[in-house]
Amino acid sequence: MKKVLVTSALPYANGPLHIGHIAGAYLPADIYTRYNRQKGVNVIHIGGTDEHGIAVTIRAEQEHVSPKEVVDHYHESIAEDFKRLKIDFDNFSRTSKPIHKKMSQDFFLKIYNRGLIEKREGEQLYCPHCKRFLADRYVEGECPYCHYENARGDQCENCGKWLEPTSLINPRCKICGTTPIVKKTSHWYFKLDKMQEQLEKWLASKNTWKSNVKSFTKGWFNEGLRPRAITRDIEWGIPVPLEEAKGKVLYVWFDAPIGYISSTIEWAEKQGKPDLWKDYWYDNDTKLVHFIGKDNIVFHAIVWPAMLMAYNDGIILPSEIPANEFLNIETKKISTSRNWAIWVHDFLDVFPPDFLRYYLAANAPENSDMDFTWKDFQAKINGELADILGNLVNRTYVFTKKYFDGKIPSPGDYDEDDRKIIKLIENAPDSVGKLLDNFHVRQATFQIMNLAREGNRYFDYKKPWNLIKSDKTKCGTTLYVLANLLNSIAILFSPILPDGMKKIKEALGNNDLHWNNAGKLSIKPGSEFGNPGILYKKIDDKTIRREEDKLMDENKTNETDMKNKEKNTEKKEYVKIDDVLKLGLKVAEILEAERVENTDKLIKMKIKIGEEERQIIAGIAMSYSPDEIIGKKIVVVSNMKPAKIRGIESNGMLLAASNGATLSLITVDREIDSGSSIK
Ligand code: B3M
Ligand code: ZN
Repeated sequence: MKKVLVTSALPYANGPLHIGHIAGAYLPADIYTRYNRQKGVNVIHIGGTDEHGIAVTIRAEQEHVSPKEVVDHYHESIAEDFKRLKIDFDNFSRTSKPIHKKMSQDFFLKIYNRGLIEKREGEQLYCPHCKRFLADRYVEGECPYCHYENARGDQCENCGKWLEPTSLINPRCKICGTTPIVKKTSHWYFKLDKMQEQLEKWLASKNTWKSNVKSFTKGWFNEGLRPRAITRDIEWGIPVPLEEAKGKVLYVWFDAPIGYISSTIEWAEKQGKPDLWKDYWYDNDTKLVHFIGKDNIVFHAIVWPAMLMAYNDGIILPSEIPANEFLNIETKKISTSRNWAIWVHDFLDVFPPDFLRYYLAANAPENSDMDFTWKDFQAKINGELADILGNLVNRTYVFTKKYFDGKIPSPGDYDEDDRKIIKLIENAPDSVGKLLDNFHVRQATFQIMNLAREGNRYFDYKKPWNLIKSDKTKCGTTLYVLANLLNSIAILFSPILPDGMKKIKEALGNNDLHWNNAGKLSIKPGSEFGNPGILYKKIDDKTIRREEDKLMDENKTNETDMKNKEKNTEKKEYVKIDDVLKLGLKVAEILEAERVENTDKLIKMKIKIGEEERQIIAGIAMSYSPDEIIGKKIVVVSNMKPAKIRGIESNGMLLAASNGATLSLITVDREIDSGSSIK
């Protein structure tokens, strides 16, 4: 039988997990692994934390600790989150381990020796203020493709493109905001262009892959793959194993996917069978499945397979790359920097793991971005987990207890209704299995819940409370069929809802989870139906309101925090007189002023700076009426890039003091001509 090697993207050990991570890669990977295991397939789930790269060093700088402290801390916290959420790994490693360093350097050298990595002199951005090269996330700017304002140097979060920092429009140093200069430095480039033909041929055979992956790669091929720098001028990372590359480290996306292999090696060693990993990685019969979020597509569908092809030592290529879209929260994109996120550990402090697993399975962002809202979460848990599934379990148990002393009754002859349910049971493992084989977790969840829906309908229609009086055998048949339906549901839902389903299985006194047995009537007459207790407790409105408030509050606090942080850095960082002069601060006289229609805050002004007249827009209408400012002499930044505010051009910015509540325009305190400069 085929072996299945499941991996899920290695999360950066630079922060805790949020529910978007879970929806994107980890829950689908865990469900797929559990499902395969229940089918009796030889499957392992391999993971670990990604501990290199600028994601980590930036965090360390922000927290004033070493990168090592950052990764040590977050590796633990991430592993703990997974454990609590019942996302199981056969091995959860770290890319800072020696075995990973060894493998990564070996990859580099083999590819280098085959002539597919070469040294080139290239241009890199350099921050004259921080005095360093701005690798990857150290630089931000406008994406040259989709024009998103805050694209990172190596990748645009908005359109997913893998960027070269030098292609950013208006780049700025992430740390100090300075416009970087371009400097020459040597790096080692992976000749991706040489791999294009082989890659294209290979990908052409992947007909069943998801369209997001296919269309993404097609776009790349159309543009033509180019050599890419895979080394960096930073200290944190895996040293490039060449004498002449002293001081340089491997680009994090070069070493990270190798982590899948090094984690498997570690796993094999822990089993006491150090070669066992080869049974997976070198066997063409292994199905290698990489679960990722859509922002990782280019690295898994192009760069990583190209690396494996270039490494060329018989390691298998990915069989499937089920990439999920994003999960938004209350219609807004998750943003960790703005704290617009729901953290897994916070969530699990309030709700059981099955709740999150159910909601994210039922709303899996498989084909498009999906939205998490607290209200919808409450509605799904209460309306489906509790009212449909929980209720079916409860009423079947209660009636069996009451009428048959808690023993599963013997069935009599089946009528058409009974047969209909039995047919559903028989077909379920196959039809749900097909969905899971093809990564359609959402539909699978819906189908399994539908079995419970059908069960309730059957219950209502059969009315065991009447049958017990008119036909006890028929009543027994109904409860027997229902107990078997529950058993089937418990097996099928186990990959998604491991905790709740365990309770059902325990109550039914049957711990067999083999997938195919979900199609059988294996709950025997006479066996005990124990008390399953309340399977899923409903969520009350108060709890949901608290969560909604928390999300809003934390988001707000975080925004103030960021502002304070900015304020602090303002104090610490010195500017030179040239920086002040750059602003072109001038005295301006307000000639005309009027409110901008349909806005609360905006006033449109005509101002005079010396001989020049200009229009500016300012958000001061909460503190000033247009009439009272006409004639005032204020201070404006005259070198501001013209911008459109609500579609109206604003050519300059006025200065005002603010304490959050009151605004006060900066004016001049003695008569002086407009146009006078301020220094
Ligand atoms: N750490 C990016 C991410 O967490 C990266 C994945 C690596 S997978 C080899 O989105
Ligand atoms: Zn973009």
